[in-house]
Amino acid sequence: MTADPPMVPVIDDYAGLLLIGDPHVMATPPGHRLDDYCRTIRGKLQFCLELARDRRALPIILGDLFHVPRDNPNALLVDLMELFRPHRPWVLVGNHDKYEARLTRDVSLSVLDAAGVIRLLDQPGPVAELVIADRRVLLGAAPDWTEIPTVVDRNGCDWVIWVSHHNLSFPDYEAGRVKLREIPGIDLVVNGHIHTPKPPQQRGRTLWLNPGSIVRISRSRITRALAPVVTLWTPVGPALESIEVPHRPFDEVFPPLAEDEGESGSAADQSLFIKGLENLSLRRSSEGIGLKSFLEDNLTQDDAVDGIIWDLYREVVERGQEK
Ligand SMILES: [Mn+2]
Repeated sequence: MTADPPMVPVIDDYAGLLLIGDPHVMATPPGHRLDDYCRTIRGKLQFCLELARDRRALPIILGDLFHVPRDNPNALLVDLMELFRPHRPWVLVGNHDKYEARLTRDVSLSVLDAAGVIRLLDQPGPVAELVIADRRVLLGAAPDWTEIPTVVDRNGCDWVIWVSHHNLSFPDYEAGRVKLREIPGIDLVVNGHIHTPKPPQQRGRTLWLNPGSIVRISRSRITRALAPVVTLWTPVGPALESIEVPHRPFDEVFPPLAEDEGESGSAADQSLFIKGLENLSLRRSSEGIGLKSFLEDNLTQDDAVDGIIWDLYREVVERGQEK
């Protein structure tokens, strides 16, 4: 028995693609966020989906729709179903969407898929041939931990675009593992996963794009300087347009970032340690990340008392998360 090649459905009447980086939806604030994060991120997604509708663009989420793969409250899933249903975004599978490195029936993304409110991009390879502004566009996907192809048959398409969720070797990105290179047959690769936007890189006829996440999660000088964007691609021109996603000032969603933050203080100065703990209680993060970085800056690991504090930290924070 010979298997037929997978059918690639043809979808027409779009004017472009709206590429939306790593939303990391979560009921409680991740990282150092201090705001009503769940409301914030739903608002950002709503902005993106309405923008896509207004510009007649197909919305594509570039992976990590969720911050944690399972056990998201039902109310949050119902909110997302209502938000997504009129738009039906296409959603690439990211590393945060999977539990123990697998996309199973019990992850939240599978619930949205079963509800029919998203189109799940969970397999590597060509996904669909679209007609965008009268051009034929082949869209392909490379979900987390799958291969980006080395060559693609264009099948007569005017444009070939791949979405990925990989550690790509953009300049100044130390965790990069996948070399940027020309991929014969691919015009544009748009990557999620790397939350900091990177300048586009041209390699031969392949353009590599990393627009970054629509939400700021880590608290750093780099994040402080960022304005989250989404990217609208249209084949006319062709054009790539960065559109800023509404966001509040860094200092309203993160605890203050001190100029000397991260530098070790005097180990002997116990009163500063206590003072720091008091400050921490004022800017508590639900994941304990603020506490962890505070302890890392102030404890040495080889002191007996420090060991007890770390044991307590693990008992309180890590057992609660069970990651
Ligand atoms: Mn991510």
